[in-house]
Amino acid sequence: MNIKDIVNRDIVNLTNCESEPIHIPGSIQPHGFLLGIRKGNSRIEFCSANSAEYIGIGPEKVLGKDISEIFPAEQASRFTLYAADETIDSAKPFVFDLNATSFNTTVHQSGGNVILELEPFPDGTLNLPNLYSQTRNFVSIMEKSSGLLDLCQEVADETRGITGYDRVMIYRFDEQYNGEVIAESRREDLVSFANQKYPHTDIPAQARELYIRNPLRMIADIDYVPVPLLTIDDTTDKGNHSLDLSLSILRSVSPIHIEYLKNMGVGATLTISLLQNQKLWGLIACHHYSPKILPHYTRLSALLQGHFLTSQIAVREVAEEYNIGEQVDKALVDALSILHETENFMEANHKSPALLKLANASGAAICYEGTLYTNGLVPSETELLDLFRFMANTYPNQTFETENLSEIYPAAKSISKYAAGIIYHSMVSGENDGILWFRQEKIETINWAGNPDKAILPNEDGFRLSPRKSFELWMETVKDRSAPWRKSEINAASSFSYALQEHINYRVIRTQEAQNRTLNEELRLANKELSNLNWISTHDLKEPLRKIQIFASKVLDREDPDLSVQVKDSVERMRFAAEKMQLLIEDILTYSKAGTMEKTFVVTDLDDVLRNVVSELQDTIDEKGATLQSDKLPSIEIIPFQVHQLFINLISNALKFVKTGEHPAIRITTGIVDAAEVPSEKTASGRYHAIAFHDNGIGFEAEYENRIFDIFQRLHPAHKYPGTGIGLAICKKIMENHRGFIGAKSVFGQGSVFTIYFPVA
Ligand code: BLA
Repeated sequence: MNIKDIVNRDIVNLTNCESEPIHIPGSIQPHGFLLGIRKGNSRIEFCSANSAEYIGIGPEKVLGKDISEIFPAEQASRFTLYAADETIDSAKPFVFDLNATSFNTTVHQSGGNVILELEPFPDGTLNLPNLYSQTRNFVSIMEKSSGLLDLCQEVADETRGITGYDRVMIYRFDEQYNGEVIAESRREDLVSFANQKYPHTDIPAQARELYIRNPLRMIADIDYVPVPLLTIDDTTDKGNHSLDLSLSILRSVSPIHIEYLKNMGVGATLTISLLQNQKLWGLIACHHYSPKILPHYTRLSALLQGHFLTSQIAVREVAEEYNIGEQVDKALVDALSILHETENFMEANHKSPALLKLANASGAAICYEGTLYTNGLVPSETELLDLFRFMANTYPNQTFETENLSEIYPAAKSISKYAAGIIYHSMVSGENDGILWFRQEKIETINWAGNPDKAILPNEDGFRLSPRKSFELWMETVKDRSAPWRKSEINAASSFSYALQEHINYRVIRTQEAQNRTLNEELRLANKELSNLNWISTHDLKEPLRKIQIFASKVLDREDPDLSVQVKDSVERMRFAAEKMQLLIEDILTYSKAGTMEKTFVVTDLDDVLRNVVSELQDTIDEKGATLQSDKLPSIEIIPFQVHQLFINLISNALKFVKTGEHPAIRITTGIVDAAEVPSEKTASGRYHAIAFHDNGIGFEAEYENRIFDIFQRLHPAHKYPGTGIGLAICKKIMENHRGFIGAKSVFGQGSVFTIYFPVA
C-alpha cells in the first residue's frame, strides 16, 4: 500500500494571498490528530502524520482500517451511531478512550467525508463550564452597560476572564472591511492596541468568507510545524483527494498570517466571528504571548460570549443611531429657530454652531448671490468658489452627498483635509448658489491611542508584515475619505436647506415689497405734483390766455384804420393760437381729471346718456346732415359724467373725420362677448358688454389700432381735422376707470369701428 500526503504546496506571498485556498491546506496543527472516513462507512481514508504521537499507531497502520480495528469495538459502534446524525451537536463531542487517554473528538461532515479531530483533554479532565453563572454575568453586564462600546469592553474583560488570554480585542469592520480595535482587555504590562486601525487586506476576502461559516479558530502555537494529512495512494483512483477543512478546528493556518503574528510577537490566538445580517461585523481576537491550547468547553464558552455580544449589536446600534438622531434633531431645531428669528441668516448667523451640529460636520459654507459665508473648517475661498461652481454645473437643482468627494471631483484631493466628505444642496437665489457641509478626512480625525510601532517585534526581514505597515496601508485605503454621513444627518441637512431657501425667498419678497412701497410713494408724490400742475394750467395759464384773447379782440373790434392789414392778420393769428391753447389746456385738464376725480358708480341707462349726448351735439348733427342709429343700449353701473364725455368724444370724432362730400352715418350696436374677444393683452376676464360705434368716415391704417389711444397721437393733419389729440386718450382712461377696455378697427378710407367693453356685473 502506497501512502501520499495531500499538502497544498502552492507558494503564497503578499501578492496572491487573496487567492490562497486556506480551506484546503492539506495539513493541521499538531495539538491533536485527524482521521477521515467516507460518509456511511467506517474505513479510515485520511490520517494525519502525527497519529502515533497520540495513539501509538502510525498512519501506515491506520489508513485503510476500520474504526473498530483502531478503537475498542464498543466505542466504534457508538461512534457509528453518533456520526450518522445529520446534525452533530458540538456541545456534546464524542469521547474516545485509548490506553488510559481520553480524546475530545470534534466531528463534522466535509463533502462526502466525515472528519474526526481528536484532542487529548489538556488537563486530563472534562471541565464543563458553569453556563449558569456565565449567563447571569452577561445579563448583568447587559443591564449596566449603556452603549455598544461599553458592552464590547465588558465582553472583552469577561472573555479574558474565562479564557485567560493575555489580550482580548473587539475588532470592528467598516463598510470596506477595514478594521479598528474598539475595545481591549489586556495584561497590565502590555502596550495598548486600542483604536488601532487595519486595512481590509489584513484579513483577505476568502478568510472573511470562511469565518462566516466557521465562527471560531484557534492557533495553539505560532511556532508549530504543520502536520501533513495522508491518504492511500490508489493509482486507479484519479479522484480529487483534497480535504475541505473549512469547519475544522485543527486546520493549519495560512503562513502569511503566521508571519504577521510572529512579527507581532504573538504566541497563540483565538478568534471568534461576530456576525450581523449574515455579514462579518467584527471579531473577538485573543492573543497570548506564549503557546496556549484552550480546552473544548472553554472554547464554547468564549463562543457564547460572541453570541451574547452579537445578540446585542443590532439593538445597541439602533439605540446609538437613535441617540445621534436625537442630538441631530435638537441641533436642527436650534438652527431653524435662529433662522426664523433673524432677518438675514447669512450675514448674522452663518457662524452658528448648530449649523455644524445638525449634520455633525466639521465645516459648512453658504454661497449666496456669489458671496461666501463659512463656518468651521473649510477650504480656501477660491477652492470653495470652484467647488460651488462644479456642484452647480454637475448637480443643478439637486442635492448630493458623498464620503469621498475626490471620486467625482479630482481637485478635491488637495482639500481632503477639510472636504473629504460633503453634503450639497443647490439654491435658486443666484448662479452657483448653494449650501455645503464638510467632513474632514478620516485620517485627520483619528484620536490616536495605540501606537502601531509598539505592536511589533524586531525582525530581520524588515517588518514586511507588521501593524506599522498595516497602518500605512490602512491610511492608503481610507485616504480622501470621511466618515460616512448618517441618514439622520442627511435628513437634517435637507430640512435646513429647504428652510434656508424659504428664508431667502422671503427676503426677496420683502425687498420687493420695500421697493414697491418706495415706488408707490414716488407715484403719490408725482400725482400730487401733477394736480398742482392742473391747478397751474387752470388758473395761472388760463388767466393770461384770457387776457391775450380779450386784448386781441379789442384790437380787432376797434377797426382802427391806422392798423395795417399785416398787423391785423398777425393779431388774428395770435387770437386763434390762444384759442387753441385754451382748448388744449381744457382737454389736458379733462384728461387728468378723468384719472383723479372721485369715481361714483350709478346704475344708468345708456340710452339716456346717448339721448343727452345727441341733444348736446344736435347742432353739429344737423349742420353735417348726419344720421345716427342705435340698438337698444343696456343699463349698467357707470360713472355717468365720464361715460357722457366718452360718448361725446366718440360721436364727435365720427362727425369730424368725414370724407369730403359725404354725410356722416353713425351706427351703434351692442352685444355681450367673452374675455377672449376683448382686444387687451392681459387682464380681461369674464364677460363684457361690447358697445360699438360704427362710422363711414376716413378711417385709419391698421397699424394705428393701438397707438391711436396714446395721448397727443394725431393721425390726420390739424388744419383739416382740428383737435388736441387727447380725446381718445381720455376715452381710454375712462374705460380703465370702469375696469373695461376700448378698441378700434378700421379699413382706411372706408370708416372705423370703436368698441367699448364694460364688464358684465
Ligand atoms: C487572517 N488576519 C487574519 C485574522 C486576523 C488577522 C484577526 C484571522 C485569523 C485568526 O483567526 O487569527 C489580522 N489579527 C489581525 C489584525 C490584528 C490581529 C489586524 O490580531 C490586530 C491586532 N494578512 C496580512 C496580509 C495578508 C494577510 C498583508 O496582514 C495577505 C497578503 C493574510 N490574514 C491573511 C490570511 C488569513 C488572515 C490569508 C487567513 C488565515 C487562516 O485562517 O488561514
